[in-house]
Amino acid sequence: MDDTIVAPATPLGVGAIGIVRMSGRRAIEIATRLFVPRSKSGVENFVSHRLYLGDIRDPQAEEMVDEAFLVVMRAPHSYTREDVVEFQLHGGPVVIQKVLQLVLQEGARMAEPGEFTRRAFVNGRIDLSQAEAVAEVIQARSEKALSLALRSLKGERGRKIRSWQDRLVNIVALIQAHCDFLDFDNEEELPLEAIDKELTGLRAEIERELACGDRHRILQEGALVAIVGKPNVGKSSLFNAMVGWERAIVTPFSGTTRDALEENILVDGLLLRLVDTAGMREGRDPVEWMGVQKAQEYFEQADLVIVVLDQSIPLEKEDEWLAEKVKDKPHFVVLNKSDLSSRLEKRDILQLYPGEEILEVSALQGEGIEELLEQVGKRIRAEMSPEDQTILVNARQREELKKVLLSLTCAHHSLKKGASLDVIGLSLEEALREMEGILGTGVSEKVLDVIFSQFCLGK
Ligand SMILES: Nc1nc2c(ncn2[C@@H]2O[C@H](COP(=O)(O)OP(=O)(O)OP(=O)(O)O)[C@@H](O)[C@H]2O)c(=O)[nH]1
Ligand SMILES: [Mg+2]
Repeated sequence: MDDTIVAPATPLGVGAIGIVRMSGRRAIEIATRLFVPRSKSGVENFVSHRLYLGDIRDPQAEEMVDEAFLVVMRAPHSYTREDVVEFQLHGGPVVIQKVLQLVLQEGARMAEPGEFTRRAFVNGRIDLSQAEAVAEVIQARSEKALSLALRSLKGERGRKIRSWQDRLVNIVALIQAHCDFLDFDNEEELPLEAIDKELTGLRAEIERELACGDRHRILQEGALVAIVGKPNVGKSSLFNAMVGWERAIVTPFSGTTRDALEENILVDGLLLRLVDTAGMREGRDPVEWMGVQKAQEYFEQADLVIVVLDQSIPLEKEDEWLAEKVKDKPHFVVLNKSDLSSRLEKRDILQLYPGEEILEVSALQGEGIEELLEQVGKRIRAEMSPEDQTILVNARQREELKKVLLSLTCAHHSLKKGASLDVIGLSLEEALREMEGILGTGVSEKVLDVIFSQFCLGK
């Protein structure tokens, strides 16, 4: 923490501007040695947060390296709460590398990925949930994911967790006070009913949060939507129509698709990972069999399954098997090849998929695809709907929250069974400690290393 760190803050490619950023005690001193301002005032007198034009010079070779803007952000009013200096260079990789090299020569050290944000966290500017939100904002691949990440960045997750923490602290304090006074023959009863009510409420809120399941993953990484069906029903054709280009091979032969193919598409601000799979049937050769296995895996993992039927051929035994298989998964039934004359009775399909709305499409002619995409988007959105009341914790926070719930449940059961207050107090304190872990208090360096290593360099 004592050293001064440096990193490129923009990608090391060609662009209009390339930013090199420094943070630490010596940042301003190093900048003074490298930057010759146009203005009369020296870097050490620069007004914080104001851009100054000048030349960057190599002090040893005494030659100019770039014409650049420089901004000083003085502690504590900076991203890291330390002195921060940013060079705004011409965005060429050679310029950026050269300036980096000069700053390193002057005694700074190359930053680790996420180290700037780590300093912001360690210096108390943001809590851990906000630090994680920074990475989520950068990695957001859909508008929905971005808006969730921004809410967390503004501290929404932290506030909710702190409010739970406060409620828990109050209960622990009540119990402790009572324990302390027991020796003095305190007549006053512990408000057991009130504690019971509060614990019930807290547990319900946390359970609701955990019930949101994989929503965070769905928003951040995209919902996994798998196209499945018998061979040759037009799965790959449908996949191509949905992604908007000829991504998958289509042939009149059964068993064309072997490997699963994945493409990201955006539907109504949501990211979908659309997967085309091999037609499900008894494998005729080992490669096809492996493809079917892979299709199975995607089927299991999918958040939503699109079952494709070919309406130009009558139903077969496999259709029953497939219908039985998808019954318990969120799914859509799509009748493909609507341009051909029908050999399927609607009645029979409804017997296999009772009460379902069945979409007719022609993947070949592109008919019904818009509507299918719209319906898929709606469906995923519906699964996400209660997000307004919930903070949508990420995978790490979710694991911590599960532990909190376990300790709370333990305390609550002990309370109901009339266990001693010490025992209840211990479980509650455990819950409190775990809750703190979500915001980063008392989190080990190792855990922090893992979290921040997922950041990009310079952030
Ligand atoms: N008439 C018509 N033909 C279609 C339609 N969709 C697909 N086909 C044809 O059906 C055949 C199989 O299409 P694919 O998309 O390869 O089918 P698949 O389900 O991916 O097949 P496998 O990968 O072998 O399981 C091809 O000849 C397509 O041109 C459609 O909507 N109408
Ligand atoms: Mg195919």
